Amino acid sequence: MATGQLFSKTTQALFYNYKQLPIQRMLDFDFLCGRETPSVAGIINPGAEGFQKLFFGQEEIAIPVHSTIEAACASHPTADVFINFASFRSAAASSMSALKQPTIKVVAIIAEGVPEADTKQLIAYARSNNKVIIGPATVGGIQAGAFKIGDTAGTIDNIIQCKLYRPGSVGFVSKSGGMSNELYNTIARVTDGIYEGIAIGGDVFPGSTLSDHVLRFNNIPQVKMMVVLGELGGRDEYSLVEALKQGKINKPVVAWVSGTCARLFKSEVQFGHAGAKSGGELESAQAKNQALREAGAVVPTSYEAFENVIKETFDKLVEDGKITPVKEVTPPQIPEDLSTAIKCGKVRAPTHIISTISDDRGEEPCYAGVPMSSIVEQGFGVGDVISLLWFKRSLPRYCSRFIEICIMLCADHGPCVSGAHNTIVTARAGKDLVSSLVSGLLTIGPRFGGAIDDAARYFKDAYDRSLTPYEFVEGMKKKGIRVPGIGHRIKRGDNRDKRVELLQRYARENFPSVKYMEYAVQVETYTLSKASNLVLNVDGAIGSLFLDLLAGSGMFSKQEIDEIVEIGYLNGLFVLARSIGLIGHTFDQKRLKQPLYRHPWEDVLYTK
Ligand code: Q5B
Repeated sequence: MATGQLFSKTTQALFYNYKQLPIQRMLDFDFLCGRETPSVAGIINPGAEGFQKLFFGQEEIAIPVHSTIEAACASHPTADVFINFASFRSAAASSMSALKQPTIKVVAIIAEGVPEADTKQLIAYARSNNKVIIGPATVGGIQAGAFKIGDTAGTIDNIIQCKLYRPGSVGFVSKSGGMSNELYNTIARVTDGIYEGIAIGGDVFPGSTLSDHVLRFNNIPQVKMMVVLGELGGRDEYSLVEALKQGKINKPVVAWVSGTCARLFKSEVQFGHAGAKSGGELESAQAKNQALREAGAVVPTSYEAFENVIKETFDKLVEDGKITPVKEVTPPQIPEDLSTAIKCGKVRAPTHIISTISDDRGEEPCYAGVPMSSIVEQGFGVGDVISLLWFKRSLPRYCSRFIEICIMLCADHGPCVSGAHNTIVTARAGKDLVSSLVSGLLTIGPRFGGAIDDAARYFKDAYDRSLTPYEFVEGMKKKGIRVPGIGHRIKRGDNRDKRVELLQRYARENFPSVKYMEYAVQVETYTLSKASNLVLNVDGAIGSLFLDLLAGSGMFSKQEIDEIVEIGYLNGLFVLARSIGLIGHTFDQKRLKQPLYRHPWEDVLYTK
């Protein structure tokens, strides 16, 4: 591997599998470093395409999302790093696809648990094609002030504390991602900071090794010294020992192999990483520390002394004039996310929506304060749910039962009524359920099904003003308004609407008062004397009876009743009910495989 820099301030990556937080952290790091272009050029989210909105400093940017690695590489030919956040199940296959792309030079594999046989294949392919793998089982790496992989170095606060927003003089490589955070901090305290840091990952077969990166750092002029944190298990550190012995490294190397405590255990110990296993003597931390020391690395006597030897090595380089410590710069401030600031009580923001009928934030959703479990346990019906969501209160059972009867009776009225006809025509035109349903629903209005609210308004006004049916109907006639709730296309005085009779019977038996309905019946008696089709229809029956429900239940103030009538709640009953039938008609047509509807010529009067 060797050669030099993997990253620069213009390096761009493709990010595999959409993960909002690590991508946003990369972009925040970019902003902190004063990068002009975002370090994530594109996201690959298998099966999805489009754009993902993220912040680049204060601005929102749209990062393209591609469904395949090939498409992403073709769209972003200058992006040469592939950051793979696939699970251990698919990491190997996607990493191999990425390695095969001519534009990709570095592949970082984050997943833990990638099968070793797969990793070996990836390594073999990468080596023979001059590509670099970082990981698997890694947090990634960072070039201070230039480019960062995923979650490397943690939060922005930590990155600022570790001065990773600008380059220092130390090349750092470790096996552990977690410990690399610790060392970024240590190195920032006792030197002028990190130039580049890599966590190679804790697997038995890392894609690139400690010595691969140390040799590479040796070729980077800005790196003046190297810090290495190995761990017990495996033999990786010995290739570094060999390189030191062969004089391939001419910059100071400060190293520590952790896991010296393994000897305190009586049996073999497996630490956090797959590769961190106390095997034979040669793989022990003690043996590796000794070998590194003998090969010329600066190795402390304990981890506690690590910081001190890093400091001494750095100070010596400064003293010898080999390092001119970098000038401190103040990084720009990253705007805080609104959600975080609100959580900490730092800012307040006005809400854009106010809602009073339901709440889904708790353990279980509530309708008007009633938890769903109570709704089920107490045997609520759909009428009770409507009471809660429309009227924001539990109505007496006779009221919610009335609502349910309205819904059952208005659910359908055959295929010939306006709504069903439209739905049938739409379904036969091959449209989907929702389109077929809404085309039927859209016919509901002042003539068809949507006269309940107006019926309630006019009957209430007339009754409350003590108008006689004659005065009311003739008054409406003078104004040129048809009495809502009166009249039907097929029902007549001698062929009454059964639904109206059923509603009236229920109300007479259950409501404390049916004064509005009786008034509507008197109006009907008058209109029937004018024409036999001017019956009290289902809209008129529901409109007048709902006035009785509101006034007689004792659950609503006068003001609330006026508001319900004024806003117009009651057409909702017909809309809700008829949706049941319209959905049925849609399924019926689909089931019957009915062809496109065309109205017959002979049923149209063609005239000039
Ligand atoms: N005339 C319903 O009319 C209909 C009059 C009236 C005074 C009236 C009509 C009307 C008010 C709206 C209403 C709900 C359009 C109906 C429903 C659901 C449904 C449907 C289903 C289901 C029917 C003949 C003569 C004319 C008119 C006069 C009519 N209505 N006068 N007040 N209300 N009603 N809608 O039969 O002198 O000859 O000019 O608008 O309540 O939609 O099953 O089909 O469940 O699906 O077409 O039940 O009544 O009568 O227009 O030929 O009029 O009667 O002025 O007088 P028709 P038209 P004139 S329930």
